Amino acid sequence: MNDSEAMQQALLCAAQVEGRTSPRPPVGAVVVQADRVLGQGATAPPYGPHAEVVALAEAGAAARGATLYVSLEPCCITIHTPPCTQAIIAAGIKRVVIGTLDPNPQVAGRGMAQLHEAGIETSCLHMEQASELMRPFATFITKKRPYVTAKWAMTLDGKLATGSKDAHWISGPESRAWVHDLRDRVDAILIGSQTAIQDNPQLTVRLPAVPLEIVRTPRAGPLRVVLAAHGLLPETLQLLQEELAMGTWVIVGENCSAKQRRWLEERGVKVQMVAADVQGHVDFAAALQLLHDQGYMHALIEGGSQLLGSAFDARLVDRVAAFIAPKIIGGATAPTPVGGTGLGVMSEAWQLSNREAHQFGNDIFITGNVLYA
Ligand code: AOF
Ligand code: ZN
Repeated sequence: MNDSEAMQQALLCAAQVEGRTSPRPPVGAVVVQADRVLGQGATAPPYGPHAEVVALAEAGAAARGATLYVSLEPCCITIHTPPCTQAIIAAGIKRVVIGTLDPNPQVAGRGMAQLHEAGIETSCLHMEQASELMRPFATFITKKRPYVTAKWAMTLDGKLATGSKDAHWISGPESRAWVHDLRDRVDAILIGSQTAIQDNPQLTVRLPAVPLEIVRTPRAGPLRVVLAAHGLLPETLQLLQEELAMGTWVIVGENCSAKQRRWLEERGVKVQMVAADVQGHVDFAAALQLLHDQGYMHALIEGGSQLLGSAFDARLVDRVAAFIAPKIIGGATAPTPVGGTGLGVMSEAWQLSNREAHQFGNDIFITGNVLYA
């Protein structure tokens, strides 16, 4: 087992707990000696042990002289648990290989320095896959807001729905399964009131097409969030029914009446109030602040046009996951994915870095990190 193979196994452990560790990063660790895996682990749900501690406990006394592979630099601070560096030194680990440095400014290289000073051989593989997995935590800890992924499915002629607002379905089953897998990895799903009314979604994880080697640990599911400035939602919404309502927030603007807020609360949802923006919509940055303060690291916007427009106008979308279905529906009034004010000149267009394109069934999928000029 070489370094890269062992790190792949540590990354697999991390992937199993993606979406289950907020506000801590999902980390995986493997203890290896003479080509044998002696222990492995992932970050426990808050505030259980870190990945390294789980892996070292499984390896026990056999960890002495072994190599530890961790997807993230071990911590050297005590927030909720003692520093992993101390546990690694105490276990007699000879060599530590990491996937990427900890973006937490309190750690950021100090963990590796501490291990090195203790006579442990240290190296960093600077893996793209490891830093990709850390991106939500990095944004959360450095920008003090959740990482935002925007997802949409559009027709080949760039529409989100027909002129009469029918959107079932634009993308095919393979694409929709991928979306459920994405939902399984985020902390919260956000939609606007128009999408809530037109699509009446459940925003639950139902069809994950998870690669066979990733068996995610069970959890209640992501938080569901509807942004509705006036709080005006029909009683028939699935999100307002008993079971779904329990894990749902409705974020309203200051322009929402006390009577409407009470009506929503009676349905079982949590109502949160933030400032309204100049157009009278819920201020998107303020909504993100609320999520940050409750420890939600990764927010997924699933539409519609108005919410995605506000998010892009505020330069607050970090990643795009877009499906293009080979279908044409036409219609001058059919909505497009990103509304809002938008940009005046093409030369300023926001672009994507680390782009990837795949085919899911008949659909083309494009993803990448948003670069704002
Ligand atoms: C690790 N292994 O598995 C994770 C780490 O709140 P606490 O005590 O859990 O500390 C969280 C900090 O530890 C977090 O800010 C990040 O820097 C690091 N996360 N470190 O060695 C782990 N999840
Ligand atoms: Zn730690």
